[in-house]
This record gives sequence, C-alpha cells and structure tokens, in this order.
Amino acid sequence: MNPSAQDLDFMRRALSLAARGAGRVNPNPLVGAVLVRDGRIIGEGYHAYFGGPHAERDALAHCTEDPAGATLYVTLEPCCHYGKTPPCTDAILEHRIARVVVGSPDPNPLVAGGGVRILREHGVSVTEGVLRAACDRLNAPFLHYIQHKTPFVMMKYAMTMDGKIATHTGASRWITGEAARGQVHRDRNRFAAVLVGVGTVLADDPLLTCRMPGGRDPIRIVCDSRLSTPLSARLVRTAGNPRTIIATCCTDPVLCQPYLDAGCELLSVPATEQGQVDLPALMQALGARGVDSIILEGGGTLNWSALQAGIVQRVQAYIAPKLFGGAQAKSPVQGRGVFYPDGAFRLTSPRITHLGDDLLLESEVLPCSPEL
Ligand code: AOF
Ligand code: ZN
Repeated sequence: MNPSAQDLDFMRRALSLAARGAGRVNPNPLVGAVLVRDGRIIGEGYHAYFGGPHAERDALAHCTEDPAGATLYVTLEPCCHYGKTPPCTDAILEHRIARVVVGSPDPNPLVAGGGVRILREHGVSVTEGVLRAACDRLNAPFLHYIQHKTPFVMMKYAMTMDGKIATHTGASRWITGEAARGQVHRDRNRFAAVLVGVGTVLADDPLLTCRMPGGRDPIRIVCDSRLSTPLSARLVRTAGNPRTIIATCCTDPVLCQPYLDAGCELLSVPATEQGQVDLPALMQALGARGVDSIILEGGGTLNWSALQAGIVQRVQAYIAPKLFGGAQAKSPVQGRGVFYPDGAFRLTSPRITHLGDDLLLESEVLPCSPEL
C-alpha cells in the first residue's frame, strides 16, 4: 500500500532532524524521530552525538504531552538490544505508542528485523519502508560499515566539461565555484576521513580540513607506500589536530620517527606485488579503528587503483562548465584503464544537483568484476 501524504510529510521531517547529527555520530547512524497525535507533532528528536540517546528516546524526552496512543515516525528501525543505551523498543512499549512508521530496516545483526518483530508482538502497528530510498541514502555509510566492517568510500573529484582535473601545467585552483566547494565542506563534516595519495600532497600541499562554520574536521589519511611525504607538508605540520594518518609499507624506524615526532600516526600496511599500499587491507585496518566513511580525493592513479581494488561505493563528479583541453592535462581516473567499453566500471542511480554554475553528478558503483 502506498504511504499516505501525512506519513510522507512526517518522515521527511524525521529525515531532516536526522541530518542534524551529521559528523557527530560516526560510526553510528543518523536517525531522526517525530511523535504525532491527531496530525500534530508532540515531540521531536534525533541522535545528536556518538554514545548519546537514540532518536526515539530523544523525541520521547522532548514530548510536550503524554505520548500514549501516538504515532512515532523514525528513519531507522528501532533497536532492541542493550548497547551504550537500553533498547528503544522498551521505551516505545513503556510509553504505549500505538503505531510506529519506519524508514530503513537496521542491518545491525543485533537488530536486523528484531525491533519491528518485538513491537508487532506487543500489539504495536508497524508500517515499514516509508521513504526508504531517502533514509537508506542518508545512512549509506552506516549501512555499508555495519555489514562489511570497512569504510564506505566516496570517490570525489572536480573536473571541466572536457574531463580535466587540472590544466596541462598542473594548475587546478579552482575548477568549481563557491557553491560546489561549500558542498565539499559539508561532506568533509559528515564523513569520518579524507584519503589522498602522496602525489596529491606533493602537487597541491592540501590541508583537507572542513571549512564549514561549526563543522568538524575529518581525519586526514595519506596513502604513501615509500614514506615520501615531505616533513614540510601542511598535513604533517598540522598533524595531531586534526589527525593525520600516513598509510605506508615502509617499516624502517629511522624513516618513521620524524613523522611520529611531528604528531602523525603511521599505519603499517602490506604492499601489493607492485609495491603499492594494499587498499583492501588498508580499508580493513581503518574499519577496525572505527573509520566508517572516507572521501577519496584521489589523484587519478589512486582513483584507478581504488576502483580496481573494488573499495569504492559512490562517485561524486563535480562538473564545471569550462574546457581546459590539453593531451597532457590530467583526468580523474588514470592508471591503465579498461580495454573495451564493455569492461567499464558501471554505476547506477545517478542524481544531479545544481550548485551555482556547476553540476554535481553522484552515482553508486555496482559491484562487478570488470574486464581487466
Ligand atoms: C544510534 N542512534 O538513534 C538509533 C540507533 O551503542 P548504541 O546503544 O548507541 O547502539 C548503536 C546501534 O543502535 C546502532 O548500530 C543501530 O543499530 C541502533 N540504532 N543507533 O546510534 C539511534 N536508533
Ligand atoms: Zn535505539
């Protein structure tokens, strides 16, 4: 049955509340909740920080009247386990909520349908899947991380309409305008980490911080197999606050020490046959350290390696209405490339956002074994 206009409206409200926790809850989900009686909102809440009350309990705490008999709209299936907080299903039953409307199911093995089942067993009416696609998209990092224990990786680049990420001289500031760069900073606030290759550090000396007002910085990660990041790089000079992690295959303590002295964290990762950082192993190591989401701000070589390694879930292409030309001007994905169009990496569910004069095209990578 199609959801009613009222159910859609209140779930939209719950979604916008959920987004307020962006950057504060990782690796937990963004969750929003709205309590409604007689078509009126009587309580609202969201999961505001890691380890804090869940959205459902926050909405109950902010309720202006007795919620008995009310409907609860929540973007994620209520939990039914003891974690850092007691089960939300207990709170829902204690407050005698009559109906619960759910956006996404929770794939957390400790929940996984159990929340909905317990509510139904106790006579609560449950409607599932309202605005599910939007709820799933908001929590794509959580939904990936809870199942795979590796970070959700979003490959991001800005290019001209002729597919160049720099001019033939290597200049790249700026390709997109203010509005597009604002979106990049909102994503840096939301994602746990930004990953670049050492080539990008050498070429651009980036800071990779979040310049959104009130935002928080992502962890900065450099993929540097031979430990050739300059000690004078801004990422090294500002290491510690925010965190800088250098993922390297170099284990020589004499070479490592100056980076440790500068406040960098070194992550020792195995090398591939070509002597590069083994990216799936790096993702495992970062996942084990609680990193649930990464913006891959590549460099064409690292982008190609990441695609080949199968670690990329989403691609964000910012497209500026400009043309650079130049056979030597770099493009976002380099490496060797596929042999035939049939061997392409395939993406699905494209979405377009207009940001000033620029476009943002986003798409999810289909898991596949391309013809390599
Ligand atoms: C949240 N916020 O609003 C909801 C969550 O360790 P805990 O107790 O914080 O539980 C985390 C799990 O609870 C999380 O993985 C998810 O499965 C479920 N729901 N989590 O952080 C919320 N509703
Ligand atoms: Zn909960």
